[in-house]
Amino acid sequence: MNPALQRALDACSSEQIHLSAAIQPHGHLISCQLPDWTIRHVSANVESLTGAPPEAMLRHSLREFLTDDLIQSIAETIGFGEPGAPPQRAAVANIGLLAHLCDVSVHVADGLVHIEIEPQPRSAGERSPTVVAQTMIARVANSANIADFNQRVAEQVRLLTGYDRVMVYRFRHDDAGEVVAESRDSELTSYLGLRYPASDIPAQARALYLRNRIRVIPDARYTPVPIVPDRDARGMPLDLSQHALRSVSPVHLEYLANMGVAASMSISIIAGGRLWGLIACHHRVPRRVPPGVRAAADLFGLFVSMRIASREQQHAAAVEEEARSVRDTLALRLANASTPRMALAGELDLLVRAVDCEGAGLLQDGHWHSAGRAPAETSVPSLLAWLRREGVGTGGVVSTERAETWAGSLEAADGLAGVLAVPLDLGRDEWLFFFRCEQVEDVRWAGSPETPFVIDEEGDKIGPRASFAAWHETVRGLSAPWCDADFRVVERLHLVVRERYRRTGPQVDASDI
Ligand code: BLA
Repeated sequence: MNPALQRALDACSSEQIHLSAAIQPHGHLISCQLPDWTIRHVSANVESLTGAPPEAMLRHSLREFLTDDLIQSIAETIGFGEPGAPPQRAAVANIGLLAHLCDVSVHVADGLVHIEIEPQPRSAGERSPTVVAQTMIARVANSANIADFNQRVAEQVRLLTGYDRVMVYRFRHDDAGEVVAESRDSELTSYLGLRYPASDIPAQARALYLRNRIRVIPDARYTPVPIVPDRDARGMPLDLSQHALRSVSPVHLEYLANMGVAASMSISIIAGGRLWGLIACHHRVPRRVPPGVRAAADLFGLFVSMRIASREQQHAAAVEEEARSVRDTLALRLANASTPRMALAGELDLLVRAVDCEGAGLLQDGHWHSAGRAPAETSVPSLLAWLRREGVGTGGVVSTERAETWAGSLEAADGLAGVLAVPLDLGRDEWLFFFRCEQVEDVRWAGSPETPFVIDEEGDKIGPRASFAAWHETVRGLSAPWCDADFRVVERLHLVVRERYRRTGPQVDASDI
């Protein structure tokens, strides 16, 4: 990548989005210290809530501004939460000067109790978030497959929230992402199937969204409200990681404006400790979503996460089961062979079953054996040259997804692309190979991936791209990437084979591994 782009990307992912020192204007923040509820920080707009300007509140007790009942509910709510956990709804109450009811959410972080108060957009008729989430779960629970599930998820969230467009956005192995399901107003053009570069949602944002499950921007053209004072006693801005009202990155607000989006919400989908994706919602005009609806969306998001995680676990368990059965069979057959080393060539078909691949090859005593889709013997010198370039010698598995890496050209790879090479005897150049076919991919990017953002002339201010027009790219010469599960399967097979491959030495049982 060119150095200016790389610098811009680094700048993008180093913005400290949790230290924005401001909130969005649709609510108010009061941060207090226990045991006396001494007010340490407020948002600059607090006067419209309590009638007192920030200076008149700071260092005073919260008891002077909120009723005892409300403080009691806040105290009880903190009792349920762990420090650093997301805000919980404490109460719905009339507060101070405001004529309408307010939603009060509370969490504890960095030794302070953070109270976020949002005047409710609607006052009556709200259904319990748990009941709403239950209904939504019932409507997606019996989906036929993952595509159907994702589609129903998008539809249910749109029904709940009324956004113009709701998408299920899935991250790929390279942190780019794709819209895998969408429910939208019929006037909008579809984003289904579009791919977005990793830099659209930089690493620190992805890390934050693992901890903070739901984010709402009711009006993307808002003016941030500063927090007073902007630093704490240690001279640090407040950590707003879990604040529902956190003022978000200005680059992202520009991005939304460029997309024609005036309001948004996103919910994290987390599977196996990894940010699997987001449920992303857009609206063309500003839109408030009441905290009760957000609570239902959050619960539903937790269900979606758990369902996706359990599907992934089931898949991993099935792969592991197949691999284990192949290992057991292989161990038995090699143990019964008069020369296990020589018997391996006859077991390549079995090995192909254990690994997610299209073919296997074995280079042994200078001879090439293969099963399934594998290159011809004439490719062996270029395979070995690739392994030398990789600097083998540690005895570990070597892999690539890219045909040109080992074959020199697409033509020479003859429809194959991915290779995973397992050293059997480095001294004698003996290797076991697994091959994957090329997957020709027709990628539709939302805007050109070569200019994922714009940089000003000095190269120090970076902004989102202005055009999201679909940009086609045909990706050639790549297989599906080898993932951690593939490496685990192959490394365990390697252990079984390696022990029997040695001419002498102890034998291990597959069941020991
Ligand atoms: C955040 N970018 C985001 C978020 C989304 C996207 C969903 C999370 C916002 C939230 O949860 O509120 C991007 N939105 C998308 C994508 C789709 C969508 C891909 O609807 C697809 C349909 N963004 C840039 C560039 C930078 C950048 C160049 O384009 C960096 C210079 C930054 N994006 C950026 C930052 C955030 C972000 C910093 C975090 C915003 C925050 O939470 O403060």
